[in-house]
Amino acid sequence: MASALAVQSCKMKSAESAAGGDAAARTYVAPGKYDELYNFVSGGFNGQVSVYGLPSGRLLKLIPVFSVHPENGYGYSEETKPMLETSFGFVPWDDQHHLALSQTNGEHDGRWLFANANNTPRVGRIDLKTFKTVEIIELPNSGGNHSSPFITENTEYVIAGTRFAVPIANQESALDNDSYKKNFKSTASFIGVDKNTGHMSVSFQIILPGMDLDLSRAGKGPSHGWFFFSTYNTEQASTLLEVNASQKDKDFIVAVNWKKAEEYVKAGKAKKMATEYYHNQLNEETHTAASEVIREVLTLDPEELKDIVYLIPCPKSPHGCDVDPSGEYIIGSGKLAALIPVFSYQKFIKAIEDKAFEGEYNGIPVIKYEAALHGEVQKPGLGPLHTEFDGKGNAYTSFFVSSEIVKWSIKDLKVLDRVPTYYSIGHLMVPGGDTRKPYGKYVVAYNKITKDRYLPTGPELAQSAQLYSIDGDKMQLLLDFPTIGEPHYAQAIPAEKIKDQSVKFYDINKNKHPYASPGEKATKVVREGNVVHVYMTAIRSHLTPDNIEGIQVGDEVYFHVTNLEQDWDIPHGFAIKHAPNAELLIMPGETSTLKFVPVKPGVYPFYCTDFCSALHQEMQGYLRVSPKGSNVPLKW
Ligand code: K7E
Ligand code: RUQ
Ligand code: CUA
Repeated sequence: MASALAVQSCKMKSAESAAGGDAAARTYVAPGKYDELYNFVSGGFNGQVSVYGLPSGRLLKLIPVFSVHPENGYGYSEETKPMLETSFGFVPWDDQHHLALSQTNGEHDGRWLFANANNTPRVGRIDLKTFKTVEIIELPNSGGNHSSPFITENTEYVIAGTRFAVPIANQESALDNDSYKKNFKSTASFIGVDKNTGHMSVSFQIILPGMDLDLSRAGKGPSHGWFFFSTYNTEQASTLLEVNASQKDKDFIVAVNWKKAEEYVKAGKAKKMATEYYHNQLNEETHTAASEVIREVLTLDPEELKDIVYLIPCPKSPHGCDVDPSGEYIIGSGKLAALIPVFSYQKFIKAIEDKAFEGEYNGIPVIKYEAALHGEVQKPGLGPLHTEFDGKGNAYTSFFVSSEIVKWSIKDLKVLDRVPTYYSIGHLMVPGGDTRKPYGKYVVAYNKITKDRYLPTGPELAQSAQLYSIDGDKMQLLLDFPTIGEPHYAQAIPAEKIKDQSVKFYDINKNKHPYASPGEKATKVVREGNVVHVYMTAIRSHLTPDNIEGIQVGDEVYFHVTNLEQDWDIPHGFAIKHAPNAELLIMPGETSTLKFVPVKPGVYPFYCTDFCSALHQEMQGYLRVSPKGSNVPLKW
């Protein structure tokens, strides 16, 4: 590489360690050059998804999913407000932990990205042609949608498990342990995904005992058709003080035969349950979201249908539950265990055939630990959380307590290498690490606590990700980069798989928005009682109409702004003085709507907020607001 930095790092080799200099060259992406991978990172408590380039760690975009975003009006514009509607009203915030790229034949296909909302149980879908949230589905009978979204190898289902068991159908219940055991359930939702459109619908729910589903993965290859969850409250205790939840030596991996469950649903064995949840979707022609209320869900009872769920004992409070690229090995990570158990899919199936059960738990068969066990990784580190794979037979596990990544061999369960992380790692991610064909090359640590990695910024410090190379025998730290919000899981995909499908602008002739103005001649202001529709256009470098009179205090004014540009990266913005909401950022060819209800008479300037040309400053206008009942005529 002929970059200045690379040259400098070569000179430094003698003084510094060779590793340090090499690291700089490996992450340096020269000005004007593209990164190798897109890295989609969960935003945790900021409810958004951020997009970074790897290996540079450069922040490319924030995609609002479950949080309103004033920057582009997501959740503020009339078109996007319905995306955040739920059966409990408008919920413009959430806690976003996990992401799943859509898959075909167990590989990322670059079509969609699914994201969970942990707090108000929802799953969102982002279209990777536009990097926009296009669909959000609420989940009934769920509380703490944590084990979500995880995906089957042909995107047949996105699966969402409840971490906080709750009484189904939003019933109230006393909170003592006996009431908990009786009333509280953990639900696994199987969300069907339409092959062509990506549209989601809850196909069925499996109602499990209240044992708290924490994380999960789908089987692949030979284990395709199965799905595995970790649980950490098989005591079914209503309080998780250590005396309660960790009484037992082992919790469970819950193995669900979803192919079988599907058959039962087809055979009419599922029960219809009355419920209410929202399904919000952006219409592709109008670019306007609408909510649909769904009042029924199909449920399956594993106590009744004996062969859809099996339990595998797993040492002490498992968190991560991961399946290797071959689909043969299932790794459970007991947070409080001093070992990592690795289960074998073949042995698990044989155990079912041989009825190698140690008993039943709430009517569900429990397989003997030894019967399903491939082996244990002994003394790997403290506090194992999550495991990813490089496709060369190695696994990489994050250890929260000992703050490190440990590389070990799946076949012989030997620890091969370990590197410290700074400081407390949660998830880690190998690009493609959850697929049948990981891309390998890097592992990224997403850390919880940063301390001294960056310039201090008051009591809260920047969250941190760290990039390590894994293509040699030894892992090597290459780069620190700060992240937005608290990152949990992330996914990465080679840029080649999606960069050329990016939508550059929308065809104005296909704009079916009901209030679109296809050209400046179509602009107008229409009063219907106290509702006023302003049909406005934006094109370099004017807003049409620009001066509007005849509006009265208390009118509901809707500015429907159509961006007439037909060129890449020429959005226009729209904001008006004193409007108590955000701006609009309107993509070329699109129409967006800002609602404004003036509360005082006066003159309100409005303008384009996005620098769009040398005459950007000229994109402005005035709204005259008169007292209620005034006789100033409508004029523009
Ligand atoms: Cu381990 Cu919510 Cu995936 Cu965070 S969870 S780290
Ligand atoms: S103007 S280029 Cu507000 Cu000085 Cu921005
Ligand atoms: Cu349009 Cu600035």
